Amino acid sequence: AKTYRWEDPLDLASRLSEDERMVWDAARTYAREKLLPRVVSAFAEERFDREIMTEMGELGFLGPTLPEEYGCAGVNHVAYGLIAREIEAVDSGYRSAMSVQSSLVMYPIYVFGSEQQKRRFLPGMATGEIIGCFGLTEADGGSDPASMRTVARKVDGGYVLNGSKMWITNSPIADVALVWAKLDGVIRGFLVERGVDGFTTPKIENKLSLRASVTGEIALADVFVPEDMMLPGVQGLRGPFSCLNKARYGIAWGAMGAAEFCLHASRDYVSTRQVFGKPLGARQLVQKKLADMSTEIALGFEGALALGRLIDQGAWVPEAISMMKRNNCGKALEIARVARDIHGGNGISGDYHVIRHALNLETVNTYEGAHDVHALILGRAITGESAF
Ligand code: TGC
Ligand code: FAD
Repeated sequence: AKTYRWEDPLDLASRLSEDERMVWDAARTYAREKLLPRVVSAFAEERFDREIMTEMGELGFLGPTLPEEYGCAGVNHVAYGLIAREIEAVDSGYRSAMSVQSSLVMYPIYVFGSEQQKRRFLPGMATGEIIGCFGLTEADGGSDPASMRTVARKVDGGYVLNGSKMWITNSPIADVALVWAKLDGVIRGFLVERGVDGFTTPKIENKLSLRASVTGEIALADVFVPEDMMLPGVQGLRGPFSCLNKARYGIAWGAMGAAEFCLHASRDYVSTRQVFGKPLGARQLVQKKLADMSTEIALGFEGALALGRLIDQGAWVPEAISMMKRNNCGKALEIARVARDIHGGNGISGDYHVIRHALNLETVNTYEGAHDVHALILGRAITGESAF
């Protein structure tokens, strides 16, 4: 007879292919052996270790769904989700670095770029030698990117960009920025390479969330971009939103990876922690918390897997991605806060990791479409009325 396995109550692992399981194992081993040992000091010191990108590149984790022809691993979206799950089980900031590179820069170059742009950037980005960042958000109202003020002007041989972007993951260390700007009122994507006059990327200091990820601005003062560095294949908001679909999907897995870490840590903690003469794990209130956490995590992963299968079949719609991004981020944040509570005073120490996850998930719940913005996307799809 089968017994209940609390680590995988709905037996998700049995519905993965051999290849998917191999990628999952590789990601888990890397995350636990290489990322976990450095994350506590990285978060404390607000530091992102550049070599993480080349390490991930070596393992094929960057742009993993893109074809081998461009130096990528060519795995499916379920495998991509499993990578996000394991990396984010260590830290949402490390998963951010992976997501931005993979979904927000490599993917648009692959689908909307010229052959020359693909050859120039994708192989180096796949190895992590070239770091990319994605500049959509501006300081005023990131939820409404249509209102952006950054502009491009046509000049001889190219374009001149003016404006600024805010809250850009990896901008201070990026070699290339994909900047979205309005050209004659229409949003276009521009690949801006570091070193060009007028392009600066000041670091944002004093973040109390995602401290192991570097975040910055992008300032553009009369930046010249050659003609062949505009993405030829897309115009309008569909460009940036196509990238966001992929990244939001990965976050649906990743956030649950962080939540899963918090459940495991809580279970370990209550099994030995004695209060009022008994282990905490023998208390009804504590058991209910663990039951709730475990249920939401199992359901969250099921939803992420179902969505991944739809994406791999080409049968997905953006609203389904909004649903899983919103649900899994919101639930993961609640779970991390409960885990922090279960750990008592120890829960506020970096050594126990749970408060770091809770703090990180505050960002994850806001970026890539805030929790309530995804509710409005779903509400519009359900009622036909836009309530933005
Ligand atoms: P709306 O009228 O809905 O659409 C405008 C055009 O865009 C198309 N579109 C999509 N295309 C593909 N996928 C999607 N998900 C799409 N959603 C919309 C749409 O078809 C239309 O095309 P066309 O050709 O007809 O013009 O636009 P709206 O202005 O009403 O949008 C409202 C809203 C709320 C849906 C949208 O603005 C939104 O999603 N806001 C949230 C912004 C956001 O997610 N920003 C993320 C910034 S990047 C980031 O956070 C990276 S963090 C990464 C990390 O570190 O991990
Ligand atoms: P706002 O849009 O001002 O929203 C504030 C609040 O208002 C939210 O609660 C929101 O839900 C609510 N709200 C908004 N509109 C409505 C409405 N119509 N009705 C009701 N409520 C509403 N962006 C990038 O482009 N690239 C990146 O790499 C990137 N990385 C990031 C990294 C970090 C650490 C952070 C914090 C952000 C990052 N972002 C990035 C930006 C992120 O996408 C935005 O912060 C996010 O989209 C929200 O925009 P905002 O901060 O301007 O908040």
